[in-house]
Amino acid sequence: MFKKFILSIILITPLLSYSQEGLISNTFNRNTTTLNGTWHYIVDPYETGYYNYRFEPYDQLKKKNKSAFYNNYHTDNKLELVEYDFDKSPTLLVPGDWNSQDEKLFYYEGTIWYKRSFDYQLANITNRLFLYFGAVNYKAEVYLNGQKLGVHEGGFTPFNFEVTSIVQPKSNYLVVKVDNKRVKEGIPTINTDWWNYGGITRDVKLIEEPSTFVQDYKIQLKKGDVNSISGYIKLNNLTKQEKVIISIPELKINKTLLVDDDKEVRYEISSKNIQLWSPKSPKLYAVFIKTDQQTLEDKIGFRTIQTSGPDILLNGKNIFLRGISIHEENPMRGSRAYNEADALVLLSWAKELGCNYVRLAHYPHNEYMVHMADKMGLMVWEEIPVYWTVDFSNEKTLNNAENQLTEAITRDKNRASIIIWSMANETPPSETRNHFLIELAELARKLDDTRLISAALEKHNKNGVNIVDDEMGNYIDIVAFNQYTGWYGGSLENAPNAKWNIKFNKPTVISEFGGGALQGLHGTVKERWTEEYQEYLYQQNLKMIEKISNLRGMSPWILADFRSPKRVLPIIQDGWNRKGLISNNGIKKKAFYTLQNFYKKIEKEYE
Ligand code: GCB
Repeated sequence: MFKKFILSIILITPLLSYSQEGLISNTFNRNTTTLNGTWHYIVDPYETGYYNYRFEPYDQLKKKNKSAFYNNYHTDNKLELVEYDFDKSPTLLVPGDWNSQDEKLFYYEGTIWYKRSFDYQLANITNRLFLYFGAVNYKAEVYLNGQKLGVHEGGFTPFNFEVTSIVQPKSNYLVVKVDNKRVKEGIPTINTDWWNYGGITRDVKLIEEPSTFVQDYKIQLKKGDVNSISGYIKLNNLTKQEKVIISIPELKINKTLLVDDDKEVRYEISSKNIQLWSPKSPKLYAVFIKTDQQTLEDKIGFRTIQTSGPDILLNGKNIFLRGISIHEENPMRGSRAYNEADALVLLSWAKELGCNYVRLAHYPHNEYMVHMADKMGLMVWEEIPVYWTVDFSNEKTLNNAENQLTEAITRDKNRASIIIWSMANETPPSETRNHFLIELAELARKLDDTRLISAALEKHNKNGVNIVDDEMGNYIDIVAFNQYTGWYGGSLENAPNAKWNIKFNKPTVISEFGGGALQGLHGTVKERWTEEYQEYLYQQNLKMIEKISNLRGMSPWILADFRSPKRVLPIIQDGWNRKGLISNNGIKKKAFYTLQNFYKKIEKEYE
């Protein structure tokens, strides 16, 4: 009987494909219950739990179905054929990628079903409950007590579903189908130079909220104005006029807003003497957003970021971005980074290198990273995985990229550390590509007009001159490009004399340069893969790019060695991209110190 009931619900539940409309921000400071821990899993390469033998998805069948892993099969009928058992299946840790948790799953790309049970009693009968995922790579289909909550695509951004009417006090049965198969029309597409870690890779939690609650808000300095805080408040399920107070005790701010619209309600607060956030002094203020029913706390820094001709101005002052690129991987564990301790390891290395800036490549990293950057005083470039050759002519692919961008900005727009939203990396120029990226840039500006927009472009060479003339340079604030002189071609000896023709009078940032070295391998500067070669490559590249007149920053490739299935050279690579300044054992290579010295020099020049 119970089973029939569940099935009929499935048939009338619309399948949601995107959930950003209701995305809840600042989940760190809400009333939450973690669902991290051990989850049972079933590896399902043929997607047997999803399709019947006619290859029809069970959850879209008109007729009663026979078997699907997401159903809560507590059947009394002993004759029923049931060919799976979650509770007798092994477990994986959540958060965490599956590749590093079981040798058999190291190269696995496909479907794995996750399951866990939980009890939950709402503190108050009128409260509401949401199920929140920090990220699932790549596609998640979520079922609670046999009911499909929805689908989410994109492996690096959060999503949530309301479960108030489905949750029970005891034995809730939560099942997630996770599929990390690479697909041509995905964001990213099939081809990337990083490990396609699968699984529920970030925190999972239940969020309990009052019936009307603060879903999202923006509290930042108004563009270019150090005396004015502005933004919006968004309440969920507004049934009557509500009073919202934004309070920043240290600044003696207590602003009351009367909200009678559940769209975003905008406000502006003027305040003198705001102590500005900067890498030297990463001041964060305690901010409270209060309604009759709740008080939400955040720690927010205030700063302005602008460009003027070739200059980048932080709080009106000319700066140079002393950066490094970082993948979201703990190299010493050889797995996705997912917690505060991992963020501390990665960003402390960046600090030690002398950075005031990091490029979080090539997708939005977990939220601990940007909070840590706020606290440590590191400016951040955040990017979405529009990487290389995504399917630019596909409208659905564009929607997917827009959705990932929206989720990233929704989550992180109150982080002072983030100064740049980047739309793409090394995408091949064409009309179709331009249309795709311009749409994204416009969306980013619409969602957040206080930050700079960029994309990592490429250079090309004509008659010995390096040219940067990508049409996208007209639409972005920071002209960033990757270049690999001395690694993928170009002579290192002549590098310092290279000629440049960069067509835009905007700040130029070298978003990548670098070369590989196996830590501990020594030789001459002419021997590839030695630490000496990498050191020389850094020396010569730095001499070269220093001469670019509009150069205002760089993020060499990359902080630490990272896993990539494309890197198959035995003994040297063994599945690792070796361009790290730090090895996967956490040991610094010679080039680390070359860059560190260069940054010391630059820091003095910009003081
Ligand atoms: C690039 C890509 C980066 C690669 C790097 C490399 O240009 O942006 O994702 O990992 O080159 O090592 O080749």
